[in-house]
Amino acid sequence: MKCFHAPEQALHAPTSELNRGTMGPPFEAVSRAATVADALTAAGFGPLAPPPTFPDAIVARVHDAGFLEFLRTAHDQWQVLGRDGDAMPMCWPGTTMYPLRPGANLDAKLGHYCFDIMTPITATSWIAARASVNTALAGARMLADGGQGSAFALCRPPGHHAGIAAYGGYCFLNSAAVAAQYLRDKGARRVAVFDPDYHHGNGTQQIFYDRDDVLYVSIHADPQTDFPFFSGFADEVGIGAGEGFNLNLPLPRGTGWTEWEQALEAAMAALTRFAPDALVISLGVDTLEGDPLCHFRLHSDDFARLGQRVARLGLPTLFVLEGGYQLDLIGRNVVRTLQGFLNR
Ligand code: Q9C
Ligand code: ZN
Repeated sequence: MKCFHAPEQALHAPTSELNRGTMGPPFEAVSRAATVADALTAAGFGPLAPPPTFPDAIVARVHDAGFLEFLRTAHDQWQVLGRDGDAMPMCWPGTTMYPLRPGANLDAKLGHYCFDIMTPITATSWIAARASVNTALAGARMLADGGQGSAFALCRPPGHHAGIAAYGGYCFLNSAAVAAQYLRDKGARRVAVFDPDYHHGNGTQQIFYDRDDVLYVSIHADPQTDFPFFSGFADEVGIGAGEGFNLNLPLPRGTGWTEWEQALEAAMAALTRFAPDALVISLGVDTLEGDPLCHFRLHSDDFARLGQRVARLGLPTLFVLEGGYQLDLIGRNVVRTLQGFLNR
C-alpha cells in the first residue's frame, strides 16, 4: 500500500495547549507523525512518498473562500498587531446570545471561525495544514488514476473537525473531505467517508450534510459527554437531498470491542447499501484503551479486525490519519489496521 507524508506538515508545532485549565505540552504533538512514519517503515510500508502541491482551488471545493483567506493570513495579522505567541480567539459569538455577524477585525474573526481553545494558529500552521491536505490528495489521486486499490495518507494536523468555514479540535482543513470531493470530481459517482475516530467528525458531517452523493458514517463517543459535544447525535440524519445519507453511531464511554463491533457492522451495512465507487476512512486510533484524551477500550488486535472488515467491502480505499494520542502506540495501531486490510 502506497503511503504519503509531507515534511512540511511538521511546521504546525504549537508550544502548548490549554487542557483542563492548565497549560501543558500539546497532545496533537509534532512527533505523532514521526512515530507513525517509523512504524510504517519498520513494517515494510515505506518509503513514504512526499505529495505534490495541489492547487488551492481543490481545497476551495469544500471550504469557504473567506475562511481560507483568514487561515492563510491570521498569524501575519496577529504579528502586525505586535502580539507574541500563537493566534487564539478570546471571544465567541456563542449560538444562543446574539445574531451571527461576520467580524471586522482579527479578534472578531478568530471567534467567528474557531470553535474551541485547543487549536492555536502558529506562523506556519497554514503551510502545515495545506501540506496535510496535499498528502490526502496524493492518495486520492492514486485511487482516481486506478493505479492501486488503496493508499494511506499520514495526515497531521488532522482534519475531520474542520467544517466549511470553521476550525477546531486540532483541525484546520478537512483533508478527508477534500479528498472525497476530489474523488467525486475525478469521476466517482458516489463516495463514502467512514470515520472510526473516537470523536465525531462534525466538520465532515457539515460539509456533506445536504448531499446524497457523499455518505458520511461515524462511530464515536456520545456527544452528550465528549467533544465536539454539539454534533454527532443519532438523530442527525442529513437534510434535503442529503436526508438518509448521514449516519451517526454514538457509543458510551467505556465501550470495548464487542459493542464497538456491533456499531461497525451497522456502519458496514450502510456502506454496502450505498455502494460507493470509493471509500475514504478517517482513521483515528484514539479509540485505544488508555488514550490520554479518550475513553473507549479497543486493543491493538482490534485495529487489525477493523482493517479486515473494511477490506471486505472490496472498495478503492484511502486511509487518512485523524486522532490518536498515546504517542508510543499510534504507529503500531495504524500498522495493524493496514495489515488487517491487506490480510497480512
Ligand atoms: N484540551 C481529534 O481527535 N479534546 N481531535 C480534549 C484537550 C480533544 C480531538 C481536550 C478533542 C479533539 C482529531
Ligand atoms: Zn479523535
